Amino acid sequence: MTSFPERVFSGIQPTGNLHLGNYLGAIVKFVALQKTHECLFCVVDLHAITVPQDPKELRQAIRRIAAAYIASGVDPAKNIIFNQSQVAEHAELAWIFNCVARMGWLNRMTQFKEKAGKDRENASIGLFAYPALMAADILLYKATHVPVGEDQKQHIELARDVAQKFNNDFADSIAANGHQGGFFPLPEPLIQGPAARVMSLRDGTKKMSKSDPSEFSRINLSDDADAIAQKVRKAKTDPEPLPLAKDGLGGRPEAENLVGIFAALSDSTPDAVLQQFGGSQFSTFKQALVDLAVERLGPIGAEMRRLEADPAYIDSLLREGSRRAREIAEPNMCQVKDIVGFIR
Ligand code: AQP
Repeated sequence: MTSFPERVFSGIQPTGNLHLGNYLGAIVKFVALQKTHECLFCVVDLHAITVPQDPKELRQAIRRIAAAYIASGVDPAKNIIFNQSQVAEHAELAWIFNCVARMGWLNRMTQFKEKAGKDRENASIGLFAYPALMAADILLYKATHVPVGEDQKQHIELARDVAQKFNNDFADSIAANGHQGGFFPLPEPLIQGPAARVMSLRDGTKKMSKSDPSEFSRINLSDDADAIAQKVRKAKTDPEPLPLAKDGLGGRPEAENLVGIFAALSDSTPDAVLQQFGGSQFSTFKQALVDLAVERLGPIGAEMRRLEADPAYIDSLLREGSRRAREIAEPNMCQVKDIVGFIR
């Protein structure tokens, strides 16, 4: 297998409010990776319409994700920040991948099962085919690393399967077109960290998610200090004090979640957090968590609001980012067409 230059790709859907799970599971990693890697950070608006969206709200949500990237510290000059629908090659490659991926693979995707729920027959074809589009997003740029939360692991595995099958199915044509080894890399998920799966503040066994009907289940990046304090204070806990070490968090999902959030927000580890707070009551720990969350998230929310007040500026950044993304996408897509046997 050819070795590919390292390149990072990731994206967030412009649906609902960005929450602490999106921030700690994804955006914090983007900020770190930009120091060492060439990165593309996408607002995946084609994914958003796999469920119904109000067009006016969608436009605002696209700008909000771009604002969140920048407000969190992703540099739009150094990295490519863009929205997926401005680069038509995502949809083109996704179609080819729809013809590479197998029904059986997609049938196993747990996110589809969760999102479609009981009304599977009424789910959009886009929702079912979502992982093939996600594979296209990543592989269009031959990205080698994909920073995501744990919930996306299965989709990255599918992207690897798609890349592998394309490389095998078209091996002769890939060679005939002058490419050594496989055409696509097998992308690696970057998941590690204490907040790979941030859980709901109301139920430590459920993922924190944009679509949870309870506002108290999540901290939004746009929350002000009062809202953050209220949500942390109301967060579900158990009656025991915090344990002295990580082992003592077993069977205590809410405690484990809050300790993990504290660790991630303070760039520390759960063990280090418990060295400081082991034996404390939740009231003491929650106050410290409020202070930390407000200190860390407050400036991001304020900067997001400032950026969102200037939509023309964000739109121009997205246009420029999309132009830069197309510079990579177009030649790769031309090569894919040659390999598949299309005339262009
Ligand atoms: N709870 C979470 N903990 C850690 N990481 C998370 N991510 C999402 N929730 C958590 C990560 O955030 C990135 C962007 O997610 P997305 O918006 O593209 O998709 P999503 O997983 O559908 O987000 P939600 O909040 O869970 O939305 P709904 O409620 O619609 O299902 C990804 O890297 C994801 O792993």
